[in-house]
Amino acid sequence: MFIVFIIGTAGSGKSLFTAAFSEWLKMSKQDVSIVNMDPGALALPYAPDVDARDYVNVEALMDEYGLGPNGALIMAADLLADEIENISREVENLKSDIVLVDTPGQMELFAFRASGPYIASELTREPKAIVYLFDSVFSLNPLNYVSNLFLSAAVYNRFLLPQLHVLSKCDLLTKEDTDKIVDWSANPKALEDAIEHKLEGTKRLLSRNMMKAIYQLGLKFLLIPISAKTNEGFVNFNTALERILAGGDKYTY
Ligand SMILES: Nc1nc2c(ncn2[C@@H]2O[C@H](COP(=O)(O)OP(=O)(O)OP(=O)(O)O)[C@@H](O)[C@H]2O)c(=O)[nH]1
Ligand SMILES: [Mg+2]
Repeated sequence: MFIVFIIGTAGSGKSLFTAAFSEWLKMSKQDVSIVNMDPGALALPYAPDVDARDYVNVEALMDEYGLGPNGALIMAADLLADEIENISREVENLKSDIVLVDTPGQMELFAFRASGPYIASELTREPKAIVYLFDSVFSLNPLNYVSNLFLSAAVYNRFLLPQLHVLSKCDLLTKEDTDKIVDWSANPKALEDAIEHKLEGTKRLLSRNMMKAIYQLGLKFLLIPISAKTNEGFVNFNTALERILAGGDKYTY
């Protein structure tokens, strides 16, 4: 069994990607399940096999403790961490070869509080990976792109798991714009040029220094463009995932 956490900023396309990629895997005869780890999710584009909402009820927490939505979500995340043994048992009983875990819209809940990395490390002893989503329209601006690079580096730093980076919703960009952002991710000089040309003043200075700081960490963030609407890029993405999880083999024989 392999566990894959889908992480990204609010609205970056985590849930739809989880739905579309799991369907795609099923068509390739792979044995896949889905875990919804977002206790605040209202409607999901898939039917989860394991659901955080069976363990905690965010609305009830708001009523019972007089909390606002964010306070209740924080409490829900901590309560989920307390349930990790039961959740793990449910996941193990699925006996799937690959398990996609959709994470909360408010990514700081999962990435930057103690409960997320705890849940990630305690959720079975199986090999794990993270998929970090860069929202494509948002990433078109070099300042936003570098900010997102920083967030993904912070996520890596929190979980220390193999991490893949995808450019989500690439059907919303032209081929040229998609190629341009992918080039930034592969080639620091291209990103530096974009920062020089598109930004000025403090934004230029900060972006350049942030970018350099990330490259000094030696982290690589090659982006794989994908679309959960058209399934574009799923073949490439899956090849990269197989490489880091299964040493290049398929998950299911
Ligand atoms: N065009 C296009 N839209 C997409 C794609 N993926 C997601 N969306 C849209 O983007 C919006 C957010 O998608 P979600 O999958 O809910 O994103 P999320 O990251 O799970 O959002 P939260 O859990 O609320 O943070 C929805 O309106 C989706 O229909 C895509 O590949 N292409
Ligand atoms: Mg979602």
